This record gives sequence, structure tokens and C-alpha cells, in this order.
Amino acid sequence: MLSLGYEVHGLVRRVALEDPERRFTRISHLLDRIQLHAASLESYPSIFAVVSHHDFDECYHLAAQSFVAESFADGFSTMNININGTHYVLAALRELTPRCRFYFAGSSEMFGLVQETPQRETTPFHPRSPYGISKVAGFELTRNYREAYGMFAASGILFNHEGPRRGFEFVTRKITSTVARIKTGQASELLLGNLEARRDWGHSKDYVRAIHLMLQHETPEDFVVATGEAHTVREFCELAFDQVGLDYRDYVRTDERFYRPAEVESLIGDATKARSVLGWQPTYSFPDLVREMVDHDLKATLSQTPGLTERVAEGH
Ligand code: GDR
Repeated sequence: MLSLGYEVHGLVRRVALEDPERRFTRISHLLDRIQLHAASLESYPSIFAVVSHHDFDECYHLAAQSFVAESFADGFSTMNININGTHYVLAALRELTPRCRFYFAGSSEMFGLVQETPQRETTPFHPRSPYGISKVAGFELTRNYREAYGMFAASGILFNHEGPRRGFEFVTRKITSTVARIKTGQASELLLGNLEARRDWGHSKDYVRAIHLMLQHETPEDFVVATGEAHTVREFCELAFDQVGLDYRDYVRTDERFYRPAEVESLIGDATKARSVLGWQPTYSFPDLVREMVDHDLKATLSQTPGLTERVAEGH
């Protein structure tokens, strides 16, 4: 957004751990170019206060409890934050800046137990987790504000999007960060859940371009964003270990703890609408994505431990 000339504002919650070096690591290089405001998705007045002081043109609502497994552990928090938080943002915009364009981060998890393959904008939803249910509610709220109040409110239905900035609990980053630790002798195994789950994995860099294009389109519409290619968790492991010259079968074990009460077995998206209406297309292939994530994690692990680069190069 900065490179496109936008003035960028963001919301942050106050948390007990306020160590700025840790807390803002992923945006530390941007902190002097963006404006952060204290607000919480749990508090309508806090969102109202920020929106009332600025005349925003576009609002990208990406905040959520986004980890599916955690939504089974605490469905109530997930519902509360994801549904009410979305409603608060929409309500504040409607009250104060109804011409502001609004983007809602919908999810392929809304398709859950898939009713058709590949999934597109018209595929019926069948969510399989409190997270998926909360995203269906957010999607419907966004549609309702569009229809009831004429707001430019659009949802992206994004399939899994990954990269070196991904959180460590998600399966792709869990795999690539553990591959780096195994390669450097700091771990000896990788414990995972369902290795046969299939996902349509794309790169976040490609997907944020689609999000921006959606808000520049003349009408507010919903779009599936996906690569149209699916791979299993097992295939991701195979490629990631192969990247550092190891065989995943020697290190990967399954553990009951990482299975979900209701699993989404297979997702694959059809982004024909985004391709034809927005002119969007992904640039990263699946092997490019895996390679970039493994390379990044290997470099990061090596740089954290002095002398390790030499030892790994010598084959230790
Ligand atoms: P997902 O992402 O649930 O698809 O949602 P995640 O990476 O957590 O899981 C993908 C698949 O891998 C299987 N799996 C494991 N997952 C995790 N996290 N840890 C494991 O050890 C493991 N073993 C197997 C899972 O069962 C699942 O099938 C992501 C999130 O970013 C959502 O917020 C977003 O909406 C969707 O992608 C699109």
C-alpha cells in the first residue's frame, strides 16, 4: 500500500507484553511510515473513535482469530472476535464514512465439507469449524451491509496463502521452520496431524494484489482467489525436506494432538472470475513457494547461531 502511495493506518490492541522489539518485528521496518492507533475488535467504541478521527477511503479488514485448530479449543472467543469484530467495523463505517470501501477477508474454510470441486463463488458453504462458521457470518454481514445500505463492501474468498511471514503454528511454516532446525541439528523430528489433507496453497504476495484489485473494481463483488492446484501436506513435506537434501520419511511422525475434530479434507479453488474480471493471476508456483520458505528459515536459523553455517557446510 505504501509503494502505491497510500497513507496507511492500522489498529493495534494493547497487550501485556509490550516489548516493541518483539511485538512489531514483522512491521518494524515500516513503523516510521505508518500510523498505528490503539483499538480492539472487541470494543465498538474503540473502533468508532479511530474511524471518527479520519476520513478513510478504503478499509481492509484482515484481523481475526485465524487459526482453525484454536477455534476448536476456544470457539467462543473465535466467534466473538470474528463475528462481532466484523460487525463493529462495518457499523462504524456505515455511521461515520459510508463511502469508504470495505474488504472482508473471507476464507476457503467456508466451503469446508465441499459441495462441489473446484470451489467457486457460487459453491454452497458447509463450514467444519467454529472458525469457518465465523467467516460465513462475516461474509453474510458484508453482503448484508452492501445490500441494505448500498456500501461498497466486498469479500475475498482466499484459499491458503503462505510465505516466510506465516505464523509458526500453520502447517507450511511449521514444516519449513522444522526442516531448518533439523538440517542444523537443532531438532530431530517433525510431529504433524493429517498428512493427506489437500490444500490449494498460494503465495501471500500474489493474493494481496487480488485484494487491492477487488476494491478498485467499479462494483463491490465477491471473488475466489486460488491457484487451481492442490497438494497434500505429505507432498509439502517431501518437497521441503528434499530442498535441504533430506528424506521426509526419516523425520515426519504423526501425532493425535494435531488432528482436528472435524477435518477439511480437500480444497481447490476456481479463480476464473478473478482472472477474467480483475485480470489477476498468481506468479508463484508451488515449488517456488516451498523453496522460498525453506531458504528463508534456513538462513534465519543459521544467522541466529554463530558458527553454525560452517558446521552445516562441513556436513555436521
Ligand atoms: P488451514 O491452515 O486450517 O487450512 O487454514 P493450516 O496450515 O493450519 O492447516 C492446513 C492443513 O494441514 C493439516 N495439518 C496440520 N495443520 C497444522 N496447523 N499443524 C499440523 O501439525 C498439521 N498436520 C496436518 C490441517 O489438518 C489442515 O488440513 C488456513 C488459515 O490461514 C485460515 O485462517 C485461512 O482462512 C485458511 O488457511 C484459508
